[in-house]
Amino acid sequence: MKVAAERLYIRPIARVAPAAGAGSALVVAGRNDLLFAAAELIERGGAEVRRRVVSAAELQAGGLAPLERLRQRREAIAGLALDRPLVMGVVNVTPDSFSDGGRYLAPDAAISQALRLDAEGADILDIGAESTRPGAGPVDLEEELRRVMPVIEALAPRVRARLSIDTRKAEVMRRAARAGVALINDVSALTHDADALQIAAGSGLPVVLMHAQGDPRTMQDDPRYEDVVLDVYDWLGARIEACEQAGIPRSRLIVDPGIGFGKTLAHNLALLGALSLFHGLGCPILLGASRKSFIGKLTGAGVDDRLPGSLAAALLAVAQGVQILRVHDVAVTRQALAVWEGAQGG
Ligand code: HH2
Repeated sequence: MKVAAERLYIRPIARVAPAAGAGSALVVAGRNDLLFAAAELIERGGAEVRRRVVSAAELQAGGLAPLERLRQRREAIAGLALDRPLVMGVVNVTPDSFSDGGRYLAPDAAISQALRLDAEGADILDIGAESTRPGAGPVDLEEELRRVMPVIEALAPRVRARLSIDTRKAEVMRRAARAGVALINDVSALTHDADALQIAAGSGLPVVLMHAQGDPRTMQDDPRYEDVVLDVYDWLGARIEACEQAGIPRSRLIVDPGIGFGKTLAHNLALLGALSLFHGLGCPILLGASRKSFIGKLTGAGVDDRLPGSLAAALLAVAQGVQILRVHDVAVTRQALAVWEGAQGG
């Protein structure tokens, strides 16, 4: 296969059920249930982007380098196998989060909410004490620790789910790791705090690298991209390299396109439609679309009425092989997944 472009991207398309002609299908992320009959081959050279659809058979005969990462099996994250979608429940210990601000600011309220999500079947509980909603201001270190640490310390011995710390601060990562969290989730992909790369590397924990353009305070002002999907892919690729150089192997990294973080409605929709492309980075993919404002912009639904849109985004994501869903509503997401997976298997 002739490919002359500076950069090459492969977006698996046309997912097929395991029984149907699996022989020539493209196996993604080492999962025998994640098979695609074709791919969109995207070549980018300077400002020019060329796209064409090729069959899985043609693609695999071409021996293209990026295929290797796309096909490789993903290692378990925090002891959780990635052969079926995982659900990460959101616990915001904040006064101002966009969907539930103030509801769980008191430690007892946050702890009960986390226990509820644990009982509903969350695989991971993501505990955060700094809102990163558009327009949010920063929270100082002492305040963030004061909010989040009692919640983590109370939950660590009590929950079945793994705990994740949602923070941009190295010191919060360090203290949370000591208190027993199993995962670091940084919406700045370890760029916000100069010590974060080193602390995350030293912790030995897996890390979610999320893409964001700009800071929460200003990120929605006028976000621009040349090609949002490819720009986010390249940016995440560069962050993976920075992590590898700092001593965090790719097998410990999870990538996230960062829905709503410096993106217009059109940007968010383009990313949601192209999630399977991100398998090419060789890491599990996480998606946080739950209750976000793009659903409101599309439908007019207020923040408390966005569950249907959130479920649609979740199913769209798992259909493209996304391994981890970050959601506010664990039980209903689990129900939607059970139906989807049941039919898929059947
Ligand atoms: N979204 C939010 C916060 N953290 N982390 C990842 N990896 N991906 C996301 O999409 C993501 C995230 C924003 O949602 P929420 O925590 O509900 O709101 P707030 O930031 O206002 O607390």
